[in-house]
Amino acid sequence: MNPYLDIHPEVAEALANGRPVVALESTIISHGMPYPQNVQTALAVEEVVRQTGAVPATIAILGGRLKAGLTREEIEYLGQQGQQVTKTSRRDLAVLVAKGMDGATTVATTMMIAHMAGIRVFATGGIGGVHRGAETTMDISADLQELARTDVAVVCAGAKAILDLKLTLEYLETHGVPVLGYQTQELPAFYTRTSGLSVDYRVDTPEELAAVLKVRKDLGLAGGVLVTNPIPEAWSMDPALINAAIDRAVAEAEDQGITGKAVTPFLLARVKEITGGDSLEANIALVKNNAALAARIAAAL
Ligand code: PSU
Ligand code: MN
Repeated sequence: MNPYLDIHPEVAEALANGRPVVALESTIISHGMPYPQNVQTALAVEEVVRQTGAVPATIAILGGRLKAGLTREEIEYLGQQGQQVTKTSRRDLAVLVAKGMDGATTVATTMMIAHMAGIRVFATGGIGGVHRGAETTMDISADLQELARTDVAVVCAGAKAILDLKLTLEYLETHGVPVLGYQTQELPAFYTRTSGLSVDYRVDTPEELAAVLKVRKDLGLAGGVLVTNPIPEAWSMDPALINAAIDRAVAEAEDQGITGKAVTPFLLARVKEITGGDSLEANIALVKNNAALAARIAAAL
């Protein structure tokens, strides 16, 4: 038993009975979207997981407890707190627990806690990656190292072009993380279905993905798998428009000397402001789409 971990009873029961469970992150709630859309989205995404026949486990740290599965009230609390909650990556986790603090979990820490709880599939929007200019800033998200070491499948809509997508793929290759395109050979770029870059393999069904995860588990391979699921056609944005907004946000971050863990939340917020409501709508649609696919993969396992 892990003395630091609280598994929500519904999640514990599903895991004990071999029923599908999907992990969901909480930094997307606190730092990824504004209130109240963040809370509405988090609850709607849980509902999508349920409707697809799996149990959702939104992950966070509350009062120093690692939580796998939150109540409605806890999700509401994180959403209201917003950026006041500590954005928690691998380096922060033990400190927050020891201090009895609250923490919103990134992709990295959501993977860690999901793994501790025995959850094998996790859905989010976009992952962190290698930032543009990383050859001088060395800004590479801890999400990528976590994918290299922790055995959880992460379903995302690719990565935002706030990152250097080409370097992100290189990094994942070096660290042995397979990037699997769901029904596509092209790496999706979050708001758009295209990036001009190729994923490692195309997979067409949840069963195919489950088969890959089974072999990795049977062989005891360390590390996760990245499943990239393109944004639904109806929601995909004009690449010229979104890329102009991203270029502007990246330039502003540099001018203002934004560094460290503040970079990603700054860029996410600026892109949203520059594009108006459209990018938020697209964001919500793609997270739901990923949650449904993750639930189907969990069921296929
Ligand atoms: N990218 C997005 N939306 C997000 C994030 C990234 O499109 O909400 C969040 C995730 O929680 C991710 C984190 O794990 O930002 C990465 O932060 P950093 O780049 O500081 O590692
Ligand atoms: Mn960073």
